[in-house]
Amino acid sequence: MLVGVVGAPNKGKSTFFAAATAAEVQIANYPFTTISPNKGVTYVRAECAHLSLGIQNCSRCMNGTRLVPVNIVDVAGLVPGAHEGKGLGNKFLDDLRQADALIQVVDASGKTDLYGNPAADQDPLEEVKFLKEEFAWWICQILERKKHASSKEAAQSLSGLKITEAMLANAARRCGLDISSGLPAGTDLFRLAEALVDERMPIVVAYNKMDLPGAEKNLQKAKERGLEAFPCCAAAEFALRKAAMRGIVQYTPGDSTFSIKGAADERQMEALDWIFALMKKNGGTGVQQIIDYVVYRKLMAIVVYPVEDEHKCTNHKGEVLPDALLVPQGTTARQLAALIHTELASSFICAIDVKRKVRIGAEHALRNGDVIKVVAGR
Ligand SMILES: Nc1nc2c(ncn2[C@@H]2O[C@H](COP(=O)(O)OP(=O)(O)OP(=O)(O)O)[C@@H](O)[C@H]2O)c(=O)[nH]1
Ligand SMILES: [Mg+2]
Repeated sequence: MLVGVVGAPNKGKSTFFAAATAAEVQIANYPFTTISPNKGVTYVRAECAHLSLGIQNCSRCMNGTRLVPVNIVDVAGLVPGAHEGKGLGNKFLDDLRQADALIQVVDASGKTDLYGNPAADQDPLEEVKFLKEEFAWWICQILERKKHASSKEAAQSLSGLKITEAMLANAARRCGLDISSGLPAGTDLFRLAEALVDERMPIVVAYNKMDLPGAEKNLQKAKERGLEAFPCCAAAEFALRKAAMRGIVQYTPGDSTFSIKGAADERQMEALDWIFALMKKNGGTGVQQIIDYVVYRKLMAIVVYPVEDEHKCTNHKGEVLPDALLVPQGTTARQLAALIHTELASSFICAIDVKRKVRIGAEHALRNGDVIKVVAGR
C-alpha cells in the first residue's frame, strides 16, 4: 500500500511527510524545495490484538496501540500548467504511478499562491481544483496517443498507472460517453480523464497550517462546499514527534493531546504550549488522523496478525504478535499465506483463526484484527 503526498509548492508536503515518517528531509519556505521524491514508511493506528486475546507480553505496541506500517512518498510541487512543462513539469508524477491514494496538502491560511509564492488570500479550493485537472491532463496526454484504439488498448496504455479496463468503462459510463468505437476528443476526453482520476484513486485534502490566521475560515468554506477536507498542522506534529523522540513528551502519533515527561527549556515550553492549545481546538494535529482515514476509510484496509504458534501467538523466535499487516478488505486466508511466502500459498492446507479457535479454509475472507496461523504441507 502506497500513499502519495501531493500539492502545489510550499504548502508543507515535506513537513507532513517528515512528521509522518520521522525522516530528515529538506523543508524550506520557498517553492520547489523538493525535487526528487522522498520515500519512507509511516504508520496507521490499530488496537493491538493482544488486548482481545488477553495476552500480557506483547512487545510491539504502545499501550495497546499498534502502529502498522504503510509506504508513503512526498513529491515535488505541482503548478498550474505543469502538463505544458510549467514549474518542474509533471514528469515526477511518474513517482505516483503506484500510489493507491493521495493526500493533497494545501495552505489553509491562503498565504501562498498556486506557485508557492507569498499571497494575501489564496483560496485553497482553487488548489484542489487545479491539482485534479493536472492529473486529468496527465491521463489525457497518454490517451491522446490512443485516439482510435479499442477501450481495451486504451486501458492497456494506462496500466502503468494501475488503471484497468473496468475503471475506464466506469468512468465512461459516469460521463455518459460511448467508447466502444474509440475515445472521444477535446473536452469530452478531458471529462473522461477527470472521471478516471476519481475512479483510480481517492484524494483527501489536508488543510495544513491551521495554526495561521485565516485557516479556520477557509476550512469552513471547504466543508460548506462538501469537500472532504481535514484540519492539519504538520509543523506541530513534526515538533511533537521530535520532542517525543528526545523524551520530553509522552505522545503516540494520533493522540488528541500529549503530556510532558522530561525537562524542557523555556523556548521548548513555549512551543509546546501553542501546540497544546492547537490540539485542544482541533482534537489533535490532524496528521495521523488523515493517514488513518485514507487507509481505513478510503482504501478500506484491515489489519491482520500472522503467527506461527497459535497457542502462544508467536513466531519461531518466540516474539509475540511479531507482525501486523495491512491488507485489502476481502483478503482470503490463502492470499494472506501468499503475502507471507509464495510457498505457503501453494502448499496451503488450512488456516487457524486464533481468536475464535476455529479452522478456516483457503477462501475464507479475513476480518479486521484477525490473528491467523497458516497450516501448510511440505
Ligand atoms: N505555520 C506553519 N507552517 C508550516 C506548516 N507546515 C509547513 N510549514 C512551513 O511551510 C514551508 C514549506 O514547507 P515544506 O514542507 O518545505 O513544503 P513543500 O510543500 O514540501 O514545498 P516544496 O517541496 O517546495 O513543494 C516551510 O517554511 C514550513 O516550515 C504548518 O503546519 N504551519
Ligand atoms: Mg517539499
